[in-house]
Amino acid sequence: MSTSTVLITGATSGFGLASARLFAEHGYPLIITGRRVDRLQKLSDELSALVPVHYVPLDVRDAQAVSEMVATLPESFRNIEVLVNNAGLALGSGPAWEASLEDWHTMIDTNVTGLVNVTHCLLPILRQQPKASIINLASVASNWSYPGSHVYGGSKAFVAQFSRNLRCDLAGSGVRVTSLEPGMCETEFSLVRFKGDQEKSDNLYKGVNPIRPDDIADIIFWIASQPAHININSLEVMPTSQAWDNFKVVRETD
Ligand code: NDP
Ligand code: 8X3
Repeated sequence: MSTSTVLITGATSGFGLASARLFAEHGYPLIITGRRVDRLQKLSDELSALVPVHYVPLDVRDAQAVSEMVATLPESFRNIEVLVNNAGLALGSGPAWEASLEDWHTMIDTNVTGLVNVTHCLLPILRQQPKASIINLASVASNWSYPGSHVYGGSKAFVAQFSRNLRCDLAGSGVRVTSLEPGMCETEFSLVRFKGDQEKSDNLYKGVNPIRPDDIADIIFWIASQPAHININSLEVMPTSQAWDNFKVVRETD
């Protein structure tokens, strides 16, 4: 069993859940967080058979709660070597002028402010480690524009650039930083984006053979397992069935 702990935000579903299981299989003590307590409890019960698990109900938007979570960590979980900044969401997929301002704020508060809250609190701990990793969940939407991405893509562009800038400050400290940028992966992501419309979510993935949460967990584990002298700066991954499309041109005759 490893003596170094892995902290995962948003471990109640999707990438976070799959990563928690994979790190546990490899013997890493875990701190798992998310808002849905019942799911955290269930996952903790499942994984405690393999490794020590500390679960903390946490909304990453609440800077005070994040700070308290870190300040009150049991001594045996303070040795955090891997931070998976995964909690995040998209809300809505229509054009910008139809989006709700509340949804925009929620995405910024979660994907930008929440990730910054957690990172800021964890940096002093991570910097004490001989080798550590911050793995930030950005997106293909960080790099490429598409209709309906507006604030979601903007928030993920922040994550990618923040990751690169952190790298500059942390170079030589032993703390590696990665911007992981997946494309279409079937999780609860689209169910959340489409406000609970399961049919719309299912249709999006129909016939696509999308990325699976376990695929992303494998990549996260691989990034964290690199030797100390290697930093994976960014990694963009799509299902084979997904690719870029042409620029949009609106003609006067349209
Ligand atoms: P899921 O919806 O399956 O999981 C999202 C996780 O984030 C849940 O565990 C949820 O937990 C947590 N979360 C959301 N809001 C908060 C909050 N305010 N505080 C704490 N936790 C929160 O989606 P994915 O696993 O697909 O998404 C994980 C990350 O990957 C996200 O950042 C997403 O933007 C990104 N991503 C997803 C892609 C995809 O196609 N699926 C592609 C590229 C990037 P809870 O609700 O219990 O709080
Ligand atoms: C999620 C992937 O393509 O829906 O970040 O923006 S996409």
